[in-house]
Amino acid sequence: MKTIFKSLFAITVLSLVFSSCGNGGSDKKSGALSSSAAEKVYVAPGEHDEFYAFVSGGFSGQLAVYGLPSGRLFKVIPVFSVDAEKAYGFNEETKPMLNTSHGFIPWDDSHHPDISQTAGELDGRWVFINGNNTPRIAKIDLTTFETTEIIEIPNSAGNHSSSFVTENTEYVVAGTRFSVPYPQKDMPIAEYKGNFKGALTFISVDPEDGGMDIKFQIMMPGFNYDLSHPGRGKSHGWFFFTTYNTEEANSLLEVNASQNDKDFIAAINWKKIEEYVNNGGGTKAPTNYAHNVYDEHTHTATSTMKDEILIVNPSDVPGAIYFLPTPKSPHGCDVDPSGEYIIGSGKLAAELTAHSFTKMLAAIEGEKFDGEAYGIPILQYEEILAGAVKQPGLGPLHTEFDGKGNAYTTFFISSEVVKWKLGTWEVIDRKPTYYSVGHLMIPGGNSRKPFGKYVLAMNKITKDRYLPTGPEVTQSAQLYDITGEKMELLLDFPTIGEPHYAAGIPADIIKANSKKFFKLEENKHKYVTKSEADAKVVRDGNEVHIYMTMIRSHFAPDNIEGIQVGDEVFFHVTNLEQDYDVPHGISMIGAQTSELLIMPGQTETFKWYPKNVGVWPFYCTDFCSALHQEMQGYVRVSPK
Ligand code: CUK
Ligand code: CUA
Repeated sequence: MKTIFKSLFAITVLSLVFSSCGNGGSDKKSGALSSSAAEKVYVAPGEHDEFYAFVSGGFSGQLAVYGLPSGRLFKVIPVFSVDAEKAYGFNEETKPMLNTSHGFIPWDDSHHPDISQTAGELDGRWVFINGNNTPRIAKIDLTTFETTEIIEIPNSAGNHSSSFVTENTEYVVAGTRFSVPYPQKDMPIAEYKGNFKGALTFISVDPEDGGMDIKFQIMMPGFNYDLSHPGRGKSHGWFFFTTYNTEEANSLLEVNASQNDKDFIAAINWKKIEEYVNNGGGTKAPTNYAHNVYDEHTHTATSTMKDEILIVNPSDVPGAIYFLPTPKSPHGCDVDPSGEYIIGSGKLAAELTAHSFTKMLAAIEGEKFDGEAYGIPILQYEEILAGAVKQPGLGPLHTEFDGKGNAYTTFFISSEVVKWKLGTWEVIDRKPTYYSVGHLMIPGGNSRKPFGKYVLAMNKITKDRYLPTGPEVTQSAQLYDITGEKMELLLDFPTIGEPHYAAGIPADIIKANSKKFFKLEENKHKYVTKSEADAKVVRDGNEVHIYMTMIRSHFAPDNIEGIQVGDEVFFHVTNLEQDYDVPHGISMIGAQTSELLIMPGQTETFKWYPKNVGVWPFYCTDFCSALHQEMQGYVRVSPK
């Protein structure tokens, strides 16, 4: 996004940018905060925050958990990137989570978390998030706050318009920023137009256990599919995707890709396509994608490679897909709580466009078409337009809703959040952001029931807002009170990675179900050791399996002999504690991996390749009791 906008700066709004955006750094407008701002974000020691905010970690590949209104960071959940602190991607149990058709991938770029819904309201069971680079969707279980499933999206590239859920979490949906040859093949890039395809993927979610499965993939024309949102309420059953580069330029220098006065929002009647597929429609096609599942009882992930996918072409299901003309390279595409308004934010447009779902259906019924693109009818713009917010700001990106008839839109170029009224389209208030805001988030603000108390703005540029830390400065978010007519800036707080989007939810919906520890009797790990009496060392050729336990404040066994240079040594370590917040860690000198941090009742494994004879120590890495420094042991390594 930064790159695109840097070019836009240059060609369209150079003078305006510098007068309105405040990116210069010397012009620090902290604003006069009211004295009550501090009170509004102050959560007294020992008190809990009112909301959880799950904020994407951007190029860290992770998902961070903050409390609102305090902005305190509680946890960084490893999702797409290895994490040495938690041994994610380092221990034997979680390595399969990062398996893909390209092999083990230790990193990704995560953008859009979305919380599962029931009847259009947040239910707090799972949060989904996309991996942008090597297309994947992950699911995090909100009882354990751990990543429990990752599914790769084949035929996609730049998995950006993801991962948004339908109002009963029937599907989590993935779009594709890049169109690519389908199937992939060696061909001249200049022959893009008419030959590349954009895959939109509908992943079903099992209502009981949340299991994900790719139900079908729609092979769309070769545009860029940027953001998406489900219909809700009256528009439940539809999904909306913004497109840009409908010119199908293979090089996106502005001259090529911003010629069309309007691009499209693609409206997809997924219920109709689901019905077609359930009746045997679609074509099975060969492919390769990984499906990785972490099992809470074996505490182990397995990776399965799938080799087939169900493809649906738009022409297979007439009447299921329409294009809604939307000015100038729309980025965000947001549906209001009633499901009536579909807001398209044309990045280069002078106004915000609101389409009417009711008018859209009438236009379809009355065949008010303005031609077609690749056989997909284009609806007449005037027939579907509900209204427009005129001259609201520069560079509109994303909109959320407060459930009281107001919408809040971010403007990247003019660095502000603008509050406006649904239906009258009048601007009510605008507040600057510091600086260059991307997404914003109101807890529940993309559901039927928003909790319209705060809006969180996630900024792309930080500049002078914090103490300098060399050339790289912190990423940041800002919290505004939106309970009054005017918004009030309350708080800046630093975030990890680049915060793209976030999902917020009242803490009470999640808190009661949060797991305290794993029950030892339910531990079905292949190498679990349930009591110290069962601790042992088992040799099998040059493989050695150590069945180890840990409890305050010792390991069993703690003196291990009979290991030889050249062995492959597996430490299978079970934490025997059955209490809240008593993890133990283990680390081994010279081990070619991270520490393990093992929760009560859990088993984890690391591998060690002893290279030198001697007596080598290991110890607990998490200060666990007064005798933490006594929690240690030795391994004796003898010559082969
Ligand atoms: S976003 Cu991913 S480039 Cu507007 Cu959802 Cu920042
Ligand atoms: Cu166990 Cu420190």
